[in-house]
Amino acid sequence: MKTLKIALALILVASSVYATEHIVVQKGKAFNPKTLEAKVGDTIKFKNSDAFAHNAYSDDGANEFDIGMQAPGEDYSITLKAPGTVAIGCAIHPSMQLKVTVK
Ligand SMILES: [Cu+2]
Repeated sequence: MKTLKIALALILVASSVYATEHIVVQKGKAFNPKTLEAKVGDTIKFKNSDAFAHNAYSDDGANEFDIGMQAPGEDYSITLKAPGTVAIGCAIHPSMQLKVTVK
């Protein structure tokens, strides 16, 4: 059991070393960038650079999330949990779309 805990701890350390933080800016009612390539364990930090709220979310399986109301100037990070294509939208502005390919 102790060996397992040490192994898990090492995996966590290793994944945090190799994980990448991707920055996505929400400005002018658009995600920037609009497409992103990432890997499992990476994080996406959503920034709200508009003067109004956004609500980024995804319904895509293991990667689903819902930030909720994100006020201007706020940052919010999510972690990508599984490989696949993640379609991300904004619940307030349907025209906002971001496609993330997770490998
Ligand atoms: Cu929005």
